[in-house]
Amino acid sequence: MLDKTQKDWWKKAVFYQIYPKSFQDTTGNGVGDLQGIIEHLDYLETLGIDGIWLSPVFASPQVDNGYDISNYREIDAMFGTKEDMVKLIQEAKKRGISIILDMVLNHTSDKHEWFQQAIQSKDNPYHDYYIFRDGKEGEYPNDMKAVFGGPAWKWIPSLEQYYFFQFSPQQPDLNWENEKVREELYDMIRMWKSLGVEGFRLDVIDQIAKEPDNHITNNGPKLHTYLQEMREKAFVDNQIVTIGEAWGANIENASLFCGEERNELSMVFQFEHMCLDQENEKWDVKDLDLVQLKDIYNKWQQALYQKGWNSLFLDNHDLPRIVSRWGNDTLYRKESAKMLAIFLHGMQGTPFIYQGEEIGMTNCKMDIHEYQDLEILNMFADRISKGYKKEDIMDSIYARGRDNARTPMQFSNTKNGGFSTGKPWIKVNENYKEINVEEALQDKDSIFYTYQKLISIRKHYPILQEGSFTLIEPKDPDTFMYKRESEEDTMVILCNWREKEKKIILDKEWISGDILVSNYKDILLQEEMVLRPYEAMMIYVRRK
Ligand code: TEU
Repeated sequence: MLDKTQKDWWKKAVFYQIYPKSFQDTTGNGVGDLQGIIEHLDYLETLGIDGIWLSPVFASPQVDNGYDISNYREIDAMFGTKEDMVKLIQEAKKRGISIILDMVLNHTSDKHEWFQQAIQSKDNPYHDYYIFRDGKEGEYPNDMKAVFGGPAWKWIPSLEQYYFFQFSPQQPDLNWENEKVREELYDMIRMWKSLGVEGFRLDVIDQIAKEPDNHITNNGPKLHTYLQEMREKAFVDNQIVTIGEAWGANIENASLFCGEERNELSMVFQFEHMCLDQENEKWDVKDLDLVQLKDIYNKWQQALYQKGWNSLFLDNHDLPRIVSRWGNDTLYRKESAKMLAIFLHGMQGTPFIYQGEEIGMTNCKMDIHEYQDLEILNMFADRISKGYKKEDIMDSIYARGRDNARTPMQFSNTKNGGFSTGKPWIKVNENYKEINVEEALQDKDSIFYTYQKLISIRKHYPILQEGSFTLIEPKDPDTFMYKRESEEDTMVILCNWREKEKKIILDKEWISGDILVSNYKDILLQEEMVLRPYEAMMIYVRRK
């Protein structure tokens, strides 16, 4: 177990993201709940993770599956009670697992009491908790667009005003210029801290300082002022881990968020690597250029080395399943899933495992009426209205739709993958009969045990936290190979990203190294080697 009183304990940690709605239902209502998470804590302890990032379980009308909060201080009844949350925090702590709550501070639900008050009148004390502009119906304040489609303004006839929202009309943006808003949010965070929460994932945190009149959404002028204030007044203790989701983070500004001396965040989720295999919109898919990917990872590893800290992730609740996206989810599902894990977990940063990633869960095709995500449904309607062919739209959804990641966790080969005895809120991937936790635990060669091994390695080899990062063969289009180096030792990570064999050259000193983890057996390290399809390994070389 990690010593969580240390200010940067999370640098040795590996975190696991749970999308509670799709994890484990214990009531038969077809929706996952907190009790379901408690029942699987032993499984997560076996995996070896140190913290769980919980997607929101607060009161919500579920327009955006909980990212539209109507009460930050209450647990939504469909997930359980605040007592269940306290029990989860305590039971997790007994197993050395911290609970990290997802804080959606940029916006609330339109059903939040603050917004319900705000729209009563212009002089209501809560009116300035949101962003309203006088206007005339049909004449938007400006041409800003919302992430989930359409104008970013909605008309309130009774006020003869528009209000601003960056995502959906049911998610009105909070006005962070208003100190009362900030103090309300900080007080709420302190309340969850007092119940034992040890970290926070901060939803679209780079968008809180928006200035709609100036067309500014992320990285607004006051952003870092707010983040420093939030750290000082809400998180307070520096052992509280804070992870900011920042689609607008880049090499230039990343160290502003997570520089050691900044007193803002522990790390950010940046998405540069996740935008490479698409044209201008995520729905317009293109092949991944592996050399470009290597350049981006190299850039981030160098930029934050001894100056900040990376998060490391390939999956989350907004992204398609990585084994389907960048691996091979048919012929080489196990090999490629393990390769992707070895590729990621050798880098500097804190790795995040998304529920089901550790057993190689895959994307799941659905009929359009089976999808639940408003982003998918809005995009479908929009592209149909623009004359796109239905099959092309569906191909985009199959490849990039967020519901790929939101099909229920597959625990066994029993009904609904063991997720629910009721009717699941979303389709269960039919491959649960072959891909599930029970099967993975029984198969000593499963993807699960590769993740378990990687998590253990990260705790026992400080070079993975402290070592430098150097790409090997940076221009090779088929391999992602790199080494981590310190005074005493070297860690070499070799990954063939292709279905075909690949000849590589090893340094002499690596040949005497120990293979700590790999996705094939009977590996003989030689100067000239042939990597098999998706072959990957981590070699530890002690120099002194
Ligand atoms: O996501 C931020 C966000 O912009 C994503 O929705 C992203 O643009 C999209 O998924 C790309 O396909 C956060 C949460 O992770 C997401 O689940 C919420 O829907 C969103 O904020 C609004 O709170």
